[in-house]
Amino acid sequence: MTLTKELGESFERRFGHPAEHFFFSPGRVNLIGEHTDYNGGHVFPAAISVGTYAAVSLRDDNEIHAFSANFKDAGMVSFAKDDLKIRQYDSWVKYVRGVISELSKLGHEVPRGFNLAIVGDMPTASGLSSSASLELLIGVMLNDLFDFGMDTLSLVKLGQAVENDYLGLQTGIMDQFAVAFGQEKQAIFLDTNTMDYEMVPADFGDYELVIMTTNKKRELVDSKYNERRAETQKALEELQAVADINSLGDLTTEEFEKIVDHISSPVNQRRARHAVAENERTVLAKKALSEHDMKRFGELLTESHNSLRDDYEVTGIELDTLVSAAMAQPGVLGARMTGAGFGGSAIALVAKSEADNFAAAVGKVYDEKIGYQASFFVADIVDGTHAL
Ligand code: GAF
Repeated sequence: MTLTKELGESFERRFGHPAEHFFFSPGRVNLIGEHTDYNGGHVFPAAISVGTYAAVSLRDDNEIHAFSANFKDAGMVSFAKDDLKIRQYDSWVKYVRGVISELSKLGHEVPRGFNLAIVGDMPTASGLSSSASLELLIGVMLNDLFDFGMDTLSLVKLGQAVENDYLGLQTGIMDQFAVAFGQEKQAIFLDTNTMDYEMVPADFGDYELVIMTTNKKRELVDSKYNERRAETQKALEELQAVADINSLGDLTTEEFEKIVDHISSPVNQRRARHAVAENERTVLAKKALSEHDMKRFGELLTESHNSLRDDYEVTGIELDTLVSAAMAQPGVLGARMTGAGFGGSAIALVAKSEADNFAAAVGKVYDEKIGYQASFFVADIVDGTHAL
């Protein structure tokens, strides 16, 4: 049975009538360009086939009744549509309240209540943007149901506002952009400085992109993320005293190295070095993928991981173990963490001819060293959030 059918059936069991509309919102994987989106750099993500599904029907009153098959303990949550304060016990429902709250700031008032059922097939804490997936799912759904007339970029910014303003996480725009603008079999090369973007066929030739999930419990990611953002911001401010730049993404590595001593903290020098070099690598990786130069593309992935490990310090033993075990396998051209880091997932570019043994071999090394199992899968690259 498909997930949509299962969702439809559980909706009907819970609410006593069939759902009227269904929506799907993908997760995302970032090929390269990590921690560059809040530093004025490039990113290169794609929307993936694992994501979040919604079934919904309108109500005649002002109540929202919602449940998620992934958060069974939270049960059915019911609240008035203008009761938008975050609650400690809110779990996933905070995203529903957050989207409605941010919509209301834009003058889009949700006119009536609805019944909502959600299910997702993304591994938990996988760092594949379950939050952005859910934000866009709810945003696109409400925009469709109530004809708010918002375009895709406004919906992307709405999702980011839920993170930045409602939840207080200083995330960039990559995740929401990838989830909303995704296209089947395409990666999105986005300049976060100008918001210009270009679709590039995600064609890896004789290789496939394997997603490796650490299954590490999510902890400290949010505070560490905000800390990294503050560190690069401080570095930028010090460089702006000697260079006419708006963001670290305005500098080449060569230009950066000439003025790096103006950053007072050695730690912040390394953080900024990553942001500048990663931006350059992303431009090079887009060129390599466009030219089907898989060897070069793979090398850049690995260089990215090393920089995130040594200069940005967002990897950790779980991601480093997956990447080094992957690199030791035959037919692997490159590997790196993807997303915010500190756990979550990594990716590897693996020859199709070697793919069968890959997961078992890397999984064994991981299990022996870390003490629990990693998960491995190959996801299709799909369209962004849409009605079904
Ligand atoms: C998280 C954030 F949400 C993104 O905006 C991005 O900064 C990413 O970490 C790191 O590249 O997914």
